[in-house]
Amino acid sequence: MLVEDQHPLNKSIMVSVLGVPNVGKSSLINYLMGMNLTVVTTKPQTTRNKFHCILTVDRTEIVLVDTPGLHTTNQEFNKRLNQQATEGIVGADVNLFLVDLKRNVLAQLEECKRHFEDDIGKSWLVFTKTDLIDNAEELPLAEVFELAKGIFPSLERYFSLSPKTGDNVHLLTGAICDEAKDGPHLYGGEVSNKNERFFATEYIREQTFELLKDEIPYETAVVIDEYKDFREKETKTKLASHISASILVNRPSQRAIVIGSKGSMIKEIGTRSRKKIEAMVGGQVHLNLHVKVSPKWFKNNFVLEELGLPRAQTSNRVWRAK
Ligand SMILES: Nc1nc2c(ncn2[C@@H]2O[C@H](COP(=O)(O)OP(=O)(O)O)[C@@H](O)[C@H]2O)c(=O)[nH]1
Ligand SMILES: [Mg+2]
Repeated sequence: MLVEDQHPLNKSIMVSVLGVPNVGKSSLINYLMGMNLTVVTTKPQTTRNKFHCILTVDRTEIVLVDTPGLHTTNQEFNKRLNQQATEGIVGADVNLFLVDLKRNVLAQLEECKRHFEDDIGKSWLVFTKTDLIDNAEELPLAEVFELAKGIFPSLERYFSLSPKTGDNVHLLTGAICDEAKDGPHLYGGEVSNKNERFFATEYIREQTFELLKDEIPYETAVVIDEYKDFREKETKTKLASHISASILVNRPSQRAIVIGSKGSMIKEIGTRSRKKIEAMVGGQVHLNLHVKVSPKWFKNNFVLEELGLPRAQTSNRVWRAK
């Protein structure tokens, strides 16, 4: 939509969603979006790329930036995840720092603090998972908030809510809308700046996190080999898309586990992720999955680039001219 064609009272705001792993960043975004767009699992560090999710409330466009959890690490792969997270504040009008009430709140903020310069701009503190606390309203949150300001002086206010049940989320939405400035919408009704191809890999990866144990999901990545979209084309079949994707694993023994006995595991991963992809594209999907051994893919610059994780400022590895 052309800027001059937009309603003169349009407003917009960009909000980054930050925090250590597993505090409910992706859950909050899904709750606000009213759909399971970004992947949520019980395991920490499921989100690997930052991306925009777009929600429109009346005339206000809210761009939410989902980010990987911030954590201390020396590994190249994790450094790139942290870079994705810290870049989430670039251009954001408000940064939300989510902290899980079931864990040490100040320790979580200290962990976040390591990754940012002092002046990070307007920031709000969001206490999450209130549903897991009896009498959450009796917690001395105002006092904790004062201590939190000692860590991030730019914190302006706080909220306490449950991304899972939605309790009090409306207070946050209201505050975000109040903060929005007059200006054109950037995305005309789109739900994300990432395409369906990206979400297809996310939904396959989500099932590896759901179904596989121990270190395996963390040592797994998904790349698309072929993505054909038939929806705009005249075809005789009802098929909406044909997708071939590879699940990369680190070691041959993991390949056997991902395939499962007589292919049962890969079949289950395929069936479950296909259903989610079908719901997204609104039609039948043909999904072909392969499992490939790619030793140490998480140290391989080419694979990391393919996964949308460019070099971080702190990267140990550099591209060398031949
Ligand atoms: N009980 C409860 N669980 C939550 C809440 N928010 C998130 N979770 C769970 O915490 C886990 C991590 O959530 P996720 O959104 O993936 O966290 P992220 O790593 O910060 O993006 C998942 O199992 C969620 O279902 C909440 O408000 N209440
Ligand atoms: Mg997440």
